[in-house]
Amino acid sequence: MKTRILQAGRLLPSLEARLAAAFDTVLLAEQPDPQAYLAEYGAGFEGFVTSAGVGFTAATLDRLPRLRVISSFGVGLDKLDLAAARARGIAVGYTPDVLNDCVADLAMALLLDIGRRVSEADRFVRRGAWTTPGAKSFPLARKVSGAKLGIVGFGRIGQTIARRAAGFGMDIRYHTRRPVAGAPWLHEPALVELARWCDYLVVITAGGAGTRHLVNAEVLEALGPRGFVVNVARGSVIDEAALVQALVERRIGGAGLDVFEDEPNVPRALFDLDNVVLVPHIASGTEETRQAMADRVFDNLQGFLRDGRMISPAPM
Ligand code: NAP
Ligand code: 8YV
Repeated sequence: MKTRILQAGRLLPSLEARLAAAFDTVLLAEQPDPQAYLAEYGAGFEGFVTSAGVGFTAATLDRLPRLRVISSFGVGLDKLDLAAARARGIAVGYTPDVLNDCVADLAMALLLDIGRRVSEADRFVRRGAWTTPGAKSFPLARKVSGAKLGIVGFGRIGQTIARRAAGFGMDIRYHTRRPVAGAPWLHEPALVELARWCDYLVVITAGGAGTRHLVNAEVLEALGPRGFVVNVARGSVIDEAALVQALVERRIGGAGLDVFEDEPNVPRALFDLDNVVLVPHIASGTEETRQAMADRVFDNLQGFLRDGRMISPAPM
């Protein structure tokens, strides 16, 4: 008999097909009343597949009394109640590293876009402003190569961003709670000082309670009207109300945002600002990387069920 696996939400079709071929899978999100379904059938499942965006709660685990393993699509752990899983002895896997390149690429794309005004220039051409007789020419942008880059969070992805930025000749410093041993870049223990120093501040810390509103009004004030912020971490890491206010009042230079406090809701006030680039949480969203994440989700689950080993167990 195949092992029963509960799938929280929709996944890549290729992953769903692979899971369905190897296991007896049920899609929780498709049940008319997921809570009632869990109450009635939860005891049948040994594995649970979720994602960084959906996660799991202690209450869900309570309804899965025979659960042994959880495999999550994504590297973020902020929506995964790891303490509840640990208390039950449930193994949890996630997908670090395979997405470093694409998240770092998108951070650079946003940085280049806001610095060089690429999206704004695109809108300028499309609305015919370039060919309008007597119209103002497109305003000058800011130089990226050789500029000062502050990176907030310097783990797998933060360091991947630094290596890309080094190729642009950027002067790089970073902020974390602990300096990274052997890193060839300067550690700045005070985030507000990093913001004061840099031209571009890229946020790529972990999410969750420990980093909530780390980038606050004081940090944005220090960044100043010629400073730009890029967020590819979690919306919660920046005080979004303070960010919107700083942008509307032009107290910071601009922002490139992949993540928001209440996704998919983006503050309307940002829609009219030319110095802001908004994308819908797509940093890992390439065919290649999402497939690699899907493969890791499957391999973590299958590895655990086969011999109790995962390629990438979450830090518990
Ligand atoms: P990681 O290797 O665990 O790095 C996390 C970094 O955050 C570490 O350098 C850590 O340093 C720092 N950090 C944690 N708490 C901090 C605090 N209070 N103050 C300052 N720095 C702090 O994780 P990763 O693989 O690079 O991923 C980072 C995050 O990116 C994920 O957790 C996820 O939320 C986000 N992400 C977003 C997307 C997207 O689609 N936009 C995709 C992938 C990942 P210290 O512990 O020394 O402070
Ligand atoms: C995921 C992410 O695409 O890995 C993460 O933490 O934020 C993204 O890569 C997304 O969260 C999947 O649910």
